[in-house]
Amino acid sequence: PLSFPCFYPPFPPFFPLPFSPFFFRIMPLKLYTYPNNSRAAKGLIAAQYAGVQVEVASDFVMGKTNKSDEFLALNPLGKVPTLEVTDAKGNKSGVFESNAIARYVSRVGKKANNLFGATAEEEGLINSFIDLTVGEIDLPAAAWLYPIKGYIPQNEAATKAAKKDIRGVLTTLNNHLATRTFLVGERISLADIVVACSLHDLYVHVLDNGFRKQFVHTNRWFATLTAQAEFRA
Ligand SMILES: N[C@@H](CCC(=O)N[C@@H](CS)C(=O)NCC(=O)O)C(=O)O
Repeated sequence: PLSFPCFYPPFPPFFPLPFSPFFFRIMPLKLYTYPNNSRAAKGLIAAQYAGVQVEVASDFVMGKTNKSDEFLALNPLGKVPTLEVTDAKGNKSGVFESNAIARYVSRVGKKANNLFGATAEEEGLINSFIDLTVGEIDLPAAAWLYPIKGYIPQNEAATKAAKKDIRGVLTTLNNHLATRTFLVGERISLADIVVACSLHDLYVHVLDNGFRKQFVHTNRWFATLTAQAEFRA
């Protein structure tokens, strides 16, 4: 009788073996970021929900690694987060912009559909919320937080305008969440992950009790999400 190993085809295998990286057709994913980056968290949290393994580059040095020729080949902007992806032939390329990384991770995941909703309409709405973060949250958040972190000089007028914009988007989200547990549909989606990550640094650094008390529904939604194991991992 044939011994056990002889049931396997000769290498290279004709079909993916369970221990081969080709088995799930998901090649290794390596995320370049500095620690505790809320933009990187979008992809890392999506990976938890989607069942995707993402390795965080352990030797990353901000300002050095991201300016190397090797890194610029992955992301010509030289910014993080950047996700190194490897295709089935072993070619490496970069996915950059945190929302694009979160979408990529969700798409290659085994449970991809869950994060993009159940229907085309839900997916459209999920993408609407993801896209609104760029101009409606990230931009004023940077104007408010960057002077505090010392990245740019203080500018009173810009900070005032940023606070007004953040109050505006929190009002919109609060009204939307008054009758909903999650932003879209009945379960967590990529919209919740991306919007919560965009709001994260604001909640941690500047949204004091006085500011946030008018946004009870947004606060409840944010607390629900950030208590989930996938967010805490
Ligand atoms: N819109 C981008 C922003 C990326 C970004 O600005 N990253 C900063 C760190 S949070 C960076 O890498 N800056 C380095 C540089 O500008 O040289 C995203 O969401 O990924």
